[in-house]
Amino acid sequence: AAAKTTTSAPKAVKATSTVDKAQVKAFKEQVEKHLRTTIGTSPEKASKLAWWQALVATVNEDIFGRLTDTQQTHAKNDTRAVHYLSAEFLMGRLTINNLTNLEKFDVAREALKEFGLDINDICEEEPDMALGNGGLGRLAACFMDSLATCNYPCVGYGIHYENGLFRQEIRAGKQVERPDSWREYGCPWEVCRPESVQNIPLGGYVEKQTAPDGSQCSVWHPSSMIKGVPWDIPVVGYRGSSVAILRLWESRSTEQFNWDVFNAGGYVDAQTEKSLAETISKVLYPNDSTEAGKELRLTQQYFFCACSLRDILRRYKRSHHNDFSEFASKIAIQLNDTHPTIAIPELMRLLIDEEGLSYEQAWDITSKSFNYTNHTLLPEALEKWPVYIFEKLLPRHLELIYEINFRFLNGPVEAKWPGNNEMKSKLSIIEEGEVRKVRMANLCVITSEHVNGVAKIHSKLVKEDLFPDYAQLWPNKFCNVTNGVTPRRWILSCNRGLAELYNDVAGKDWPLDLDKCEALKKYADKKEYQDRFMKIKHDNKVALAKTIKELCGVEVDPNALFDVQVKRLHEYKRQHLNLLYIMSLYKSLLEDPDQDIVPQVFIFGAKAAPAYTLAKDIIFAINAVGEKINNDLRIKGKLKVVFIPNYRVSLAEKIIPAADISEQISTAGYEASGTSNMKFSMNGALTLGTMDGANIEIVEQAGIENNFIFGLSVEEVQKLKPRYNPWDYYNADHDLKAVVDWLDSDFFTPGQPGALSSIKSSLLNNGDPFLVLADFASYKAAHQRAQKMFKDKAKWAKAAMINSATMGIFSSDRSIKDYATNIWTLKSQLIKK
Ligand code: GPW
Repeated sequence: AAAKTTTSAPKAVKATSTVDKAQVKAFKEQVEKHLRTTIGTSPEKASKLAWWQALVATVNEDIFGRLTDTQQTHAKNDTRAVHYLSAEFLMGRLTINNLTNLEKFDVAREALKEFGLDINDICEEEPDMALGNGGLGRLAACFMDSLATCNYPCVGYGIHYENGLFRQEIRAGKQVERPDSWREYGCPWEVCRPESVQNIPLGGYVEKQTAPDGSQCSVWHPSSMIKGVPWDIPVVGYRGSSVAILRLWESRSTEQFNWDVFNAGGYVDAQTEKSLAETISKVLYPNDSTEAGKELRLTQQYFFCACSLRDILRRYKRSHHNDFSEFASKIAIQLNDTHPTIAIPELMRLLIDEEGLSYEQAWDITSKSFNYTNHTLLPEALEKWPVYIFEKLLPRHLELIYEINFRFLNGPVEAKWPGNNEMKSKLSIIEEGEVRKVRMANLCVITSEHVNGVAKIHSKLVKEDLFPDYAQLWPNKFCNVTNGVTPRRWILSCNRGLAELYNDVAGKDWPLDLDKCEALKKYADKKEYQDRFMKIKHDNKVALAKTIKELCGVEVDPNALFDVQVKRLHEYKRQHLNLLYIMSLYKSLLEDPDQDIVPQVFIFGAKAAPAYTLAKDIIFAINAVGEKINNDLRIKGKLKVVFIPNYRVSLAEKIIPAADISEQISTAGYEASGTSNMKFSMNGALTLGTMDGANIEIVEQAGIENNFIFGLSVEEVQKLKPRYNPWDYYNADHDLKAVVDWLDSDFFTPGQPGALSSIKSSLLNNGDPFLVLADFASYKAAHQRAQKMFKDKAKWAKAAMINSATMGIFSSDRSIKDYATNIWTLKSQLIKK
C-alpha cells in the first residue's frame, strides 16, 4: 500500500497505521460470522442491507455485556435514578454513533474496507429513527447520550411509534407527506422485553363507594385494557462508560380489550376492535410547538406514562417491597414539556387506588418526585385538554386533578391571597369557559419540585411572563438549565476532520470535556492552522455539494459562501425573512449583474406540519424562487438557492459541518433555546441571528464581533408589539416594498399569479405577528457585514475557529450535570465490570 503515492495516499496510510491489525482481523471475522449465521447469507451475495445488519450484530456483541454491568452496578448501589419521560426521542442513526462511542469506528472501517466496502456507504442503509419532530426530541436523544456517558442511573421512557415523523417529498415545489416506516425490515438495535409487558386500563366510569368506616372512596371501572409492550434501545456512553436504556412502549390489544365482542360471537368484529388498541402507537403527531388537541394524542400520552410508571413501581418494589417511604429519594421523574403531565395523576392513582396509600402520603411522594422542563412560551403550544375528553377516557384521573386543584386553591393560594377569586381563577388547573379545560402546565408547576426553562433568557421569561403568579408563591421553584448537544455525534462522528484537529491541539479527551477545545483559540491567528481549519470546512462543503447535486439536481460551488437555515418551518423561525432577503439580493443582481459580491448558496431544510398551510406556502415559495434563480444565467451563478428535501438527523450531520453561516433568526423572545445554533457554532459556522434563546449565550462565549447579530431585542419586541404596524415599514423601505409586492406577481410562478400571495398577506393583512418587516433592514445590514468579512479569508477563519473553540458549555454533558446537581440530586456511578 505504501507504494501508491497519489495525493490522498499519505492521509490514508496514516489512518490505517493507527488501527490495530489484530483488532481489524477479529472484527472482520465477527462480521463474516454474523453475515453467515445471523443474517443467513454470504460475502459473495450479501446486499448492502445485509452487510449493515451483520455490522450491527457485531457491534451488539460489545453492547450487551456493558449493559448488564451497568444495570447490575445501579441495582447494587440503589442510588437515586432519573426517569426521563418524553413523547419524542429523535435518535437518528445509531451505527456510526455507537461505533464511535465504543472507539471501534476505525477498526470497523478498515475491516469493511477489506471486504471492498465503504463503511459510510453501508451505514447509509440504516433508516433514521425519527421518533420526534425537532429540537425537543433531539434534545432528549442528546441527553440520553450524556446520561450514559456520565454514568448516571437513568431510564428514558417514550413511545414506540410504528411510523416516525413523515418522510417529506417535494413535488412541483410542494411538500408531500409520506409515511415513515423505519422498522419495515426490522430494527436490529431494539430488543423486545415481553417479561415487562403492562396492562393499561382506559375509559369507563367511576363508582363512589362508602367504606365500612363511613369514608368515601372511588372505584374506577375501565371499559377497556390496552397492552403495553416494551422495546429497549441500548444507548452507548462514550468510551466504555455505561449503557443506558431507552424503553419505548408499543400498544397492542389484550384479550380483555375485546372480550365482550368475542363472547357475542363477533370473531371478525373483535379483529377490527383490535386495530383500535394498536392505533395508539401507530404514528407520531407531526406538530412541532403546536398542540394537536386530539383524543388519540391524549391517549398516547397516558398510555406511555401509565406503562412507564408501572415499570418504575415494579422495579422499586423489587428492592423496597411495599414500603414507599423511600420512593421519592430513589426516583426522580423529569417531564419533557407537558406531554407526559398525565403521569402526575397516574402516580397519585396508583399509590392511592392500587397501593392503598392515603391522599396525603401519595401527594408527598408525587410532589417530591416530579420536575418539569418548559420548552416554549407560544400560547398555541401550551396544552389544554377539554374536560369532556378526560371524562370519557380518564374519569378517575380527572377526579384526582380536581382534588389536587381544590387543595391547592384552598391551601397555598388562599393563604397568600385570601378571598381573591381572580387569583384563584388565574392559577386554577381548570380553565372555565364554554368548554372547560385542564391546563397541563399549571398541573406541572403545582406538582413539580423544580420548573426549568432551556436557556437563560427563556427561563427568565418563564418565571416573569408565563408563570409570574406561581413565581410569587414559589420563587425558588424556577430555575434555568441551558440546553446542550452531544459532541460525540455533533463533532466527533459527523466531522472527522475537525475531530482530528482537536485531537492534535487539545488532546484526545475533548469529547468528554469540551472546554478543552478552547486550546484551539491560541492558534486562531496562525496562518497554518487557519488554512487547516478552512481546508476541513472546504472538504465538508465539497461533500455537501455532492449530496445537493444528488438530492436537488443543483450544481453548487464549494467556494461560495454556504448560508444555511435548517429547522422546522414556523412563522416565528422566520424562513420568510430569509427568503425576502434572497429576493432583494436577486433583484439587486438583476439590476447590476457585474457587482462584486461573494457567490452565495442559500441552503434550506424544513418540514412543515401537514395542516400548517402558511408554512407549506413558504416551502413552495422557497422552491419557486430557487427554481427561478438557479436557472437565471444573467446572474452568472453568483446566487443559488436549494431546498434539501426530507431534512432529518442524518442530513443534519452532513449539512452542519459544511456551513459557513448559521441562520438563527427567530423573533426575539420566541425561540426558547435552539440547539442547532450550538451544533453550527461547534463546527465553525458564524451565527447570523437575533438576540434570542441560546444565541445570546453563544455570542457571550464567542464574542459579538465574531458573529452577525441583528434585529429587535426581547424588550424592543415587547415594546413594539402592541403598536406595531407592518405597513409603516413596507411604505418606508423601497426595496422591502418591491420584494413584498413581487410575491403578488407571477414572476416566480409563471402562469400562476397569486401563488405566493398568502405570504404577503400574512405580513400586511394579518399584521405580521412575528415582526418580519420590522427586522428586515437590520437583517440585510447583517448580511452585508457577513459578505464583507467573508472576503477577508484570515479574519473569517479566525472568527470561525473562535466560535468552534468556545462552545464548551454547550456540551449536553454540562446540561446533564446541571440537572443532576441542581434538580435530580444524582450521583455519577463507577461501573463495575
Ligand atoms: F412546544 N420545541 C420543540 F415546547 O422542538 F413543546 N418542539 C416542541 O413541541 C416544543 C419545543 C414545545 C423546542 C423549542 O422550540 C426550541 O427552542 C428548543 O431548543 C427545543 O425545544 C429544546 O429545548
